[in-house]
Amino acid sequence: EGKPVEITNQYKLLSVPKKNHEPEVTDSNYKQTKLNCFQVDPYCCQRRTPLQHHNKLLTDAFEILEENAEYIESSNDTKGYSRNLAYRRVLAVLRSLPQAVTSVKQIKDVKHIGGHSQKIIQELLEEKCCLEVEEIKRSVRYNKMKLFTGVFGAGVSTARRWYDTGMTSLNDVIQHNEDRSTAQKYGLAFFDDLNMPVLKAEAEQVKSIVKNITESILPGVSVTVTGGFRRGKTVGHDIDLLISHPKEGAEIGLLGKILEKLQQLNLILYGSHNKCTYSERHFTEEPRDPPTNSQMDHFEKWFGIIGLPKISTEKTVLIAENDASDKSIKDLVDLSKSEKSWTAKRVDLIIVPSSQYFYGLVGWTGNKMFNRDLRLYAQKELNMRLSSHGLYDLTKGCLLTSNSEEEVFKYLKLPVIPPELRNC
Ligand code: DCT
Ligand code: MG
Repeated sequence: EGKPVEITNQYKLLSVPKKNHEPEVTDSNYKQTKLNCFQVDPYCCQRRTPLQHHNKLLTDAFEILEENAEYIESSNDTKGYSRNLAYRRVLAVLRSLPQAVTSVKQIKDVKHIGGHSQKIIQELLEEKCCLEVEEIKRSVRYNKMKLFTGVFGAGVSTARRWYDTGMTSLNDVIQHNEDRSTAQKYGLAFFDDLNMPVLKAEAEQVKSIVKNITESILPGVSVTVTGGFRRGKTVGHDIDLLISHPKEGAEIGLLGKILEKLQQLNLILYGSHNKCTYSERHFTEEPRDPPTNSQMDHFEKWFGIIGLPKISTEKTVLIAENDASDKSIKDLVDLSKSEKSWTAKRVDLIIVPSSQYFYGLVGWTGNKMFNRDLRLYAQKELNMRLSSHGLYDLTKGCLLTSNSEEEVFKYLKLPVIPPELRNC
């Protein structure tokens, strides 16, 4: 994670919850206030970061640099330093600033914006574009990696392998006879559908389908749309649904029944059901292992693709023959191109036990950078271990159970940042 960040008194003062985002301006403190606008707290979980911010010219460019760094970096050659992470930190700072940067001087001493990033900002402010960024946008490698990482089931290392093997189009990949996971086959065949932005209305439509099914199995269940939509985004790449029940333990075995029902309704195209073990599910009662810092949680979950009827209807629509799992990629491509009354959508269903609900909610709301800093901050500043399952105080040796999202922030001694301001 690089060097630990020292919290100075000045930062501590800035971390006190503010009623109003902008400080009060009087004539005498005007100049100082102007400069303070560009003063930031070190961790993005301490800052308010809206979706619509003031520095889009800069962030558009840094998004390309960040993406490209991810494509280039391999997980074992960075030796602790990651350019991708450095750019993500620059992005998080720029998105949180309450004003547009108009001169590089304003951000000279701003945390996380290093020399190279300052040069890029200066160039962008003066020229409205940046040579390095323009070159990346034109590069074959960047464009092919962007295309290949857009395939569901293919991460950066798969995309790199395809690129290094000389494949240049999705057709090349489809025709190449290398082993591919079932997820990748579906990702390739339904590439167009899955790369159409998911609309908020579609997320709500899937939520209500899942809610109706689940309620009929287990009354009193809650289904919540999380991820980007909960942070106020109007489009996304998938639909993240958190499923829970107020009675701890009632959720056990629920997901299997939900999937069975979805299958009967012919709504499932592809899915992978990750069951969790008893000890993972019950760690809050037997806290032998404090929650780890690992990105992936241990909730029982399903990652899949559903065929969402284009017109909202409660009636079932025949999507594909039930047993789609051993179809050839050619059959799948034909199916994806056929005249159909549905579109393929990525859906994640996550089962969260009631006692872990608010930690799961924070984790699955994100964004990714917010989570990363929240966990880092908890560890470095409070000696606490945070995950989507809970918060463990390593000093006191106890788990802190939470009954609201606000309480999670209170334990962490942070101002309550609402979901719409977690777009770091
Ligand atoms: N998450 C995380 N770390 C990851 C992946 C996800 O902390 N490596 C959390 C943060 C957001 C949430 O899970 C849902 O993940 P995504 O659906 O990938 O992100 P999103 O913010 O919902 O973005 P999108 O709108 O593209 O779906
Ligand atoms: Mg999402």
